[in-house]
Amino acid sequence: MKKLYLLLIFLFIVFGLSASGNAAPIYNQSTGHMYDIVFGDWVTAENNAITLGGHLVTINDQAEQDWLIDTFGSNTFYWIGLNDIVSDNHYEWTSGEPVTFTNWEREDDHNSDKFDWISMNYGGAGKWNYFCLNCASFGIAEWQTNSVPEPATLILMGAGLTALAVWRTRPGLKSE
Ligand SMILES: [Ca+2]
Ligand SMILES: [Ca+2]
Repeated sequence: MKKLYLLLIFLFIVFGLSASGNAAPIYNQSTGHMYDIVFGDWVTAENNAITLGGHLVTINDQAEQDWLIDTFGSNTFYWIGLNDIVSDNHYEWTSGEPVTFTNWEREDDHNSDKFDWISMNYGGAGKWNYFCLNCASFGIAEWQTNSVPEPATLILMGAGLTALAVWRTRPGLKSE
């Protein structure tokens, strides 16, 4: 069993490195999510983020916004998951999470009917603005980390299954 898990972890690492991300993914302890840079126009970047198991980043609060600036810098325009593709001026995250925080460069001037795709770092560190589809070539992907169980979880699961098996094979006891 241990060898199998080691193999799975090895395959995950190899696959992860060969996927559409830039370098080693970065873990955010506050959100418990992984992040990495993805390439392309907004649609391509979102598809690359999906390949990594997530979406373009959903910025849920100021703390996550600050972490993104600290981690990825404020000198590059990065696609985020926000868009109003479905309905003009009705902004949604590609992750499906509700819009709980906004960081527009200008509150009165983001209602463009021209562009549906939002990037950050335009007009100030982390600030959001709408861009034409190929006006930026980088995005930030965010995804959940629970696809590979932690070793401690595996040990607990193994112990639990062993205990269950022992209990079920005890003579004279109904298994239900
Ligand atoms: Ca998030
Ligand atoms: Ca629009």
